[in-house]
Amino acid sequence: RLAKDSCSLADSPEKNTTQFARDLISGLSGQPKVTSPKYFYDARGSELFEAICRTPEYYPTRTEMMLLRQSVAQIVADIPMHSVLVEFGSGASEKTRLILDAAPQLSSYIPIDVSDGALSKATIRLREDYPNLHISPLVEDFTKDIQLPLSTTGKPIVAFFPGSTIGNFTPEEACNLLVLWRERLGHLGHEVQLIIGIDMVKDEGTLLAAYDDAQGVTAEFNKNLLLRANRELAADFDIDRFYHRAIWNASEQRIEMHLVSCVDQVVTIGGYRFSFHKGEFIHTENSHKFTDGSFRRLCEQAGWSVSNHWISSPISFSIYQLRTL
Ligand code: AVJ
Repeated sequence: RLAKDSCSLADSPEKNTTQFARDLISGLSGQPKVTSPKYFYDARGSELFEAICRTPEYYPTRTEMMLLRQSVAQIVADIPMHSVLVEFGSGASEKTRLILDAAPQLSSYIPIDVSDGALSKATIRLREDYPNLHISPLVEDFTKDIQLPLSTTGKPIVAFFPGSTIGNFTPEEACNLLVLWRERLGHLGHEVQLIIGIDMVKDEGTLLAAYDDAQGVTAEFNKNLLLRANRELAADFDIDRFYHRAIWNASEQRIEMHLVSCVDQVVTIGGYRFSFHKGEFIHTENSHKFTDGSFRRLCEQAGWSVSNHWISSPISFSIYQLRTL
């Protein structure tokens, strides 16, 4: 589906709502109850995510920005003429600007995001600031089998996946996604590279604070999922009866976010009833952290080779530049 400012053909908003309803109902029917983090990002959720990025505790965004600033000259040196930049989960496209400013050899940019609002806003601003760049936004779930526009045929592809968003996926899902992109972007003999941001395993205190900031912005972001269900699906979540929790799961090397029920209660969503006992939780997000070794193993499994790598300090965040093997 194309963004609002282009003409919209395929998926309708109704279809997305139905998908949300279906996924939510099936996720809450299982044990433990789970939801997909992609549903955080309605217009309000995208705003809250940007507010998280401005909290003092949430180090990934500013750390990655700093690392990108320091390494961008080296990164773009490997980008061929007339390349197409494809970004997965582009949001406000703020990090992208660092690359666009340093790489005039890019001829087009395809930002892909599930949030129509965030994408339209970003596209309008980018078109003003980069009048020579051809921008074709796609409102899509980037885990889907995405078709790039015909105009990209034969051009080198630079995929950009910053923010450690890959951490939302289990190692198996992450591997499948990297394989999908290698196959899809590389079809017809395109030259493909992937620039990807990865958050690293670090001390538990720093990790936990980043996912449970003192101002409560992350808690609000987490609870917005329930408010979204109330708004879009006429669910009756009482958000004061759930609290936000972040834990470090050491054996899986991931932060988990939960919404914990404060009391025994029943919630209804479109005629379905879900009972929660006190202390029962919805597992709303995983944010996997990596070591250099664990990330390189993932790349190798998925058929990508590391051509370059940068890491920040003292707070460790990494950018990897990958090529198909
Ligand atoms: C957008 C998936 C990278 O996992 O750090 C931020 C989302 N969740 N705070 C992350 C998020 C809670 C974020 N990603």
